Amino acid sequence: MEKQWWKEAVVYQIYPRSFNDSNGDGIGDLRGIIEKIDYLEQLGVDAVWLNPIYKSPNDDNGYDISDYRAIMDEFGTMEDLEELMSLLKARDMKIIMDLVINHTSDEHYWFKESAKSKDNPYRDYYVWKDGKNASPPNNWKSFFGGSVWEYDKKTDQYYLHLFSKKQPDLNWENKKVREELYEMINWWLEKGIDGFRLDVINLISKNQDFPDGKEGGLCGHEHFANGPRVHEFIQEMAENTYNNYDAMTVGETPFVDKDEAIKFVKEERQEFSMIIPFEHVEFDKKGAWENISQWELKELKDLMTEWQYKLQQNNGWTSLYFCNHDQPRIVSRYGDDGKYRKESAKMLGTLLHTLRGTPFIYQGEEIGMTNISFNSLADFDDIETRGYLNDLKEKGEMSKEEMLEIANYRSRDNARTPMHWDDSKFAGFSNVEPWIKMNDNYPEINVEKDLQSEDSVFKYYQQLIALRKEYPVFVYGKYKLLLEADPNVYTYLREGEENNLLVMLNFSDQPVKIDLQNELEIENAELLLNNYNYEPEFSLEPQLKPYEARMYLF
Ligand code: ISL
Ligand code: CA
Repeated sequence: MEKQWWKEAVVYQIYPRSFNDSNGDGIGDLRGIIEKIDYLEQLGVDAVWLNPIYKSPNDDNGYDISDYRAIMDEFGTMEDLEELMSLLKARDMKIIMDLVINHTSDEHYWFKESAKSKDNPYRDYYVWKDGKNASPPNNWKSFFGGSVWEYDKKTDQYYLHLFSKKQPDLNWENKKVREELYEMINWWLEKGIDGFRLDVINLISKNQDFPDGKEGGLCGHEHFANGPRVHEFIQEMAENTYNNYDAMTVGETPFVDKDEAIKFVKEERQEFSMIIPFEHVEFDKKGAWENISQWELKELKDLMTEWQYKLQQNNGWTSLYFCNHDQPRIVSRYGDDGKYRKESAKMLGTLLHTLRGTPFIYQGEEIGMTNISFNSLADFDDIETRGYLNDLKEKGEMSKEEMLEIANYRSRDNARTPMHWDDSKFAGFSNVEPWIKMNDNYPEINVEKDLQSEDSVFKYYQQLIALRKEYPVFVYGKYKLLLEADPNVYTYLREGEENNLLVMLNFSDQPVKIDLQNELEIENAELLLNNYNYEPEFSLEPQLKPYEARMYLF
């Protein structure tokens, strides 16, 4: 297993719009991030990943880029970014940019040209098709609800958009498109960017017959996810761009299982450093956004374990995450955001930092921020949420109250409310009403409070990160599941060259006793960290408190 800086790093994800507003317009910005570099250093992270900051009309908060080489007006200027880069560098922190190259904005110059006429030189930069008997070319469904095809009157054809109609898909079959993109990627690498998180990168190759999709799940995905030329395109891109640098690349890959994952991350294949898996944050949906289903720890353990084994057997790496800008807050999902908020947030943080992979912390997770409870459907800003709510309204089977409950549980807005810095009005995020409603629990949950208290979630994350730096077993140790059948406790080993790490995580709100006598032949181990204020002696039959997490070294 080769050593790499990006295996050893802990990444902090910043959603710039909601992180810190420096100029009082209610929108977070680059200078706002600059103001918080001390905070990042104090936490101890090694790299930051910024969600898209490029010029964009913001139909999907920056995932619709109209100019890849310019900064979004609200976020600041290129000089601000350069300053941020050099300040991070001075503290030994890397910077990872989001790279959205499956689609652009419809306001990108290429698309504006492309839409002008069938014989425009940019026409083939996008995917244009004739309709079928006055209907769209096929039945594929968009990630944001509705058809993937938008009819254009002027040229009497449809264009493809897997996301919103303001996010037309680029035509990767066209070599010119690929070359333009590679040139742009190299431009950023030359500027000193340390790597990329590549948005929905496994969707770039579409089945060129454009056949109808099967019903069930997102219709058509078998024809546009992991398509026929996806690995050819990625290898070509890698060779021509980031593989010539010591860059970290994180491929975002919906609809990828563990077998497919290997093709993207097996070290010898030189495609990506790691991917962003989905199964462990999707299994509780049971296929539909509107399902608020019960989930079992056993399922989560099995999934994580299968991935961990598969990757380590095949010399592949992964990112580890439970929160990001697309996911509801994990403490409200797999933890308990009421009575045991702190304990369960720390327990989940332990899992994040002790599996084999690179941990990604999403802003606010390190203080245990929770889901929102908006009281009106009109409060939701996210384009995905609005799309799904529209579909549900059209079906007409649900009351407004039911839809509100689902949206509060599932919406991406859960992660997008402003960061809680302190208990002042607007939580120290801004001095004016922010672009999106605040989570109203900021007086109880905020950074200032966590920095003042010894047993805060923040202090615990700080310790996790420090331990990960101190003991190579956290990074390079082999993963091994223990007590596979236990329905409440997730127990595993990381087996290292110098020492072994034993992790026990109680996922229930009850005390639970486990028995490791058949699993381990050791008498003693050193307690590294636990999430309650006491120092439990090592035992092979420990009794764990509700949501208790313990780590031992031997
Ligand atoms: O967010 C999701 C689940 O709630 C996914 O459907 C998500 O849209 C998908 O994983 C792709 O996400 C990425 O690309 C989108 C953008 O809206 C997301 O924010 C981004 O992370 C389109 O660029
Ligand atoms: Ca601002």
